[in-house]
Amino acid sequence: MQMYTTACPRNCYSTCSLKVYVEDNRIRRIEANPDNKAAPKGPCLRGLSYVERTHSKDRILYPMMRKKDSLEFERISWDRALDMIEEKLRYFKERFGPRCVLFYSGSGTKGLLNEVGSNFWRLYGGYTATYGDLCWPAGLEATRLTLGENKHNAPWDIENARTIILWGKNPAETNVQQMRSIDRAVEKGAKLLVIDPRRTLSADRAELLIQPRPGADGALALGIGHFLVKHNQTDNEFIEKYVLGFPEYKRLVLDFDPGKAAEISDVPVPYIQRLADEIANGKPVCLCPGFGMQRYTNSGQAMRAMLALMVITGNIGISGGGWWYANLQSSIFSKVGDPIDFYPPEKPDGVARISISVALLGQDMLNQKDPPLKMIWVERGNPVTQNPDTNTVLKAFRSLDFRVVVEQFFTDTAREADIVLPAKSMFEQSDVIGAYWHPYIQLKQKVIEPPGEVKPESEIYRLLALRLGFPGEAMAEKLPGPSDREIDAFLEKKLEPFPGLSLQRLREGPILAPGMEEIAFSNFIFRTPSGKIELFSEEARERWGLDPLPVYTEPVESVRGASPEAKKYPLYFMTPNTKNRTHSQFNNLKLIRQFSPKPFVVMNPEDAIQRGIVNNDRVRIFNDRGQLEVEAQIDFSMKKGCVCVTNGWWITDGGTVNFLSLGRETDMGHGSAFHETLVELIKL
Ligand SMILES: Nc1nc2c(c(=O)[nH]1)N[C@H]1C(S)=C(S)[C@@H](COP(=O)(O)OP(=O)(O)OC[C@H]3O[C@@H](n4cnc5c(=O)[nH]c(N)nc54)[C@H](O)[C@@H]3O)O[C@H]1N2
Ligand SMILES: Nc1nc2c(c(=O)[nH]1)N[C@H]1C(S)=C(S)[C@@H](COP(=O)(O)OP(=O)(O)OC[C@H]3O[C@@H](n4cnc5c(=O)[nH]c(N)nc54)[C@H](O)[C@@H]3O)O[C@H]1N2
Ligand SMILES: [Mo]
Repeated sequence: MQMYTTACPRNCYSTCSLKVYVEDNRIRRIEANPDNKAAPKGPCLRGLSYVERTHSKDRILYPMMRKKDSLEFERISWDRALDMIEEKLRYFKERFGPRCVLFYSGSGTKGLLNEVGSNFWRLYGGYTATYGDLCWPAGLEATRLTLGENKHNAPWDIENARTIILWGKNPAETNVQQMRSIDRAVEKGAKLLVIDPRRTLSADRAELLIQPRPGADGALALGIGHFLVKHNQTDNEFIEKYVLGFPEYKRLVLDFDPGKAAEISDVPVPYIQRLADEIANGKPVCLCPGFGMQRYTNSGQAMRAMLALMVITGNIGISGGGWWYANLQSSIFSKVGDPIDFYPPEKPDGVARISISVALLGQDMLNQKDPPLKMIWVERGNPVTQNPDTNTVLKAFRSLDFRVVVEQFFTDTAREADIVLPAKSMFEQSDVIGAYWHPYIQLKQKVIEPPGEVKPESEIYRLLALRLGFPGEAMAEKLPGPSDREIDAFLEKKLEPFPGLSLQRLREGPILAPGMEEIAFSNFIFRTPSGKIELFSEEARERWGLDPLPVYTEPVESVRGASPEAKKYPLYFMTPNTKNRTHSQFNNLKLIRQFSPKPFVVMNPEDAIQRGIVNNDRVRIFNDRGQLEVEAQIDFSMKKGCVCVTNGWWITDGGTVNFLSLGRETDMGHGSAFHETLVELIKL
């Protein structure tokens, strides 16, 4: 057996390094690669399941075409598939202009070669593109406005913390590698505090679990700020030197009565006081906010209010402390991950019309005029289950003339296609990847030849470009040729500006990103307009029309809010990520099915009794947008008034959670406010 080092390119904090063993063009075994100091014990069950996933009999290995007026697909040749796509592309461009084509890509795999997609569509003469993101932009923007950049200390530095706060983050499921270093910190005496409406697996070793009402973290943070300021538990020397807007912030929190904070957040005053004391007396404090909690219409401001707590106590730029949101120190190749990428184009770039918000995908697709959309090309994404408001997304898909989906499996999105093209797996083309938690650059190596007639996207685009007669010169630069040598040359060119990086070196294992800071902001340089940490941000007003201070506003869809849903639907519908899937991926595998065979809803006993529901009853969860029917699991871990189905179930498993969510943008960054979803639940 031959052993190779490679790395997992899924959208996941841990981005593990792997050793894979290959024999007869098959993945035989997968092991951890301890050279990655952040993830030395990887991989998780998902990583181990690649042995099955890569060679699964359910993988799509050939181009497939939907049979006329049928839900079934038949195998066709590459020539036939490309002929049909070429014909449509020529016709649509001539008849309606190139912008009637929407290019949609999700977060299925990381890598520098992903740019080939938009390169192709630019050379096509234009296209319609999306802006915003499903995942994390409100938090990225909140951090950028305050600190100037998105970075944090190296993952292993958490062991130096005295206090660790997991605020709406559940690393025991979504960042298992971090849980190991948190465990070590706890063994050394650090306190672990968790703030989450659910008692998650991450709360197992916590000293304190606070269960706020969803969407109310901003009020909780202002309440904590109130006590810190009132009791003079702030680091005044740090504030003097590095902070802009403290006097204004001080007025804001002193006016924010803790009783009001308690009433809004549903966290009693003594606990708010306790959190303030833990922060004041537990320095260095490491605050890890998750991505889940910033998917509300008020959460950019909530994140700013939370980050302010680390700022006023001088927990920035020190070992064992800080604001650990996203560590983009490995984003060295382009501005990928820079929040600027998420802005919509008041300034269109001339080629792409960037007019479709990812959060509003269905609505915006249906509303586009001049030209209306005729075609969609989807790759690396599963928008039918993963974007908000599935019913509208389905309607938008079905209103198009032609749909191409590049996929490994027959997902709910692939089922909507006219042509499905088979997608590569991570082992079938080399690429260079970064991460958003640890600061390593890694090579995801090609270790087997693609099975069946699978072709990587870069090769598919190249074949189409040749048919469409794109200019040779532009192609040479933008669309690499199909051979391994040409792919390597494309990647080497990207590595050129960095003397320490080469494919040769990366083949041996992960490399720390050039210039990476083990302790972020330890030079106290902040790339904000004022050069200081901005608690008062003019940019927040200018760019997003928000208050320059992190004020609290009630989310639009909330039981305390004014929206019509508030009256009809009393339960918060929570849809967090879960350990054995990456969103909608992996759950179709036998290995994973053993652990999670079917969707279920977790609810608090009081909510269950009120509705006459007992364990394992089948229930319907519904609102005006859609419904789901699943089994109930009754459990005190869930805050009263909240029910939870994990994200990522397929429609073919019984239904995606996004039947119930609405397309709505977050207050900043053009994120998706999925979690602002109210429902009712009845026994069937
Ligand atoms: N195994 C696994 N790992 C993953 C992923 C995966 O799908 N599976 N996905 C990756 C990706 S793309 C992402 S974005 C991350 C997400 O991982 P996390 O950052 O951990 O985010 P979520 O799982 O969405 O939510 C985390 C917690 O926030 C809580 N929460 C929800 N609303 C609120 C609120 O209003 N206030 C508070 N305080 N808490 C709230 C939820 O109950 C949940 O436990 O994980 C990455 N890692
Ligand atoms: N209600 C609710 N909705 C959510 C979330 C939530 O917490 N709650 N989480 C949100 C978050 S954090 C995120 S990041 C998004 C994720 O949204 P997506 O990125 O759309 O979700 P995935 O399920 O990961 O789908 C990726 C698809 O890419 C395919 N794929 C993998 N590798 C390749 C490849 O090399 N080429 C091609 N062509 N395809 C490939 C996989 O088979 C998979 O079907 O979902 C969001 N949706
Ligand atoms: Mo995400």
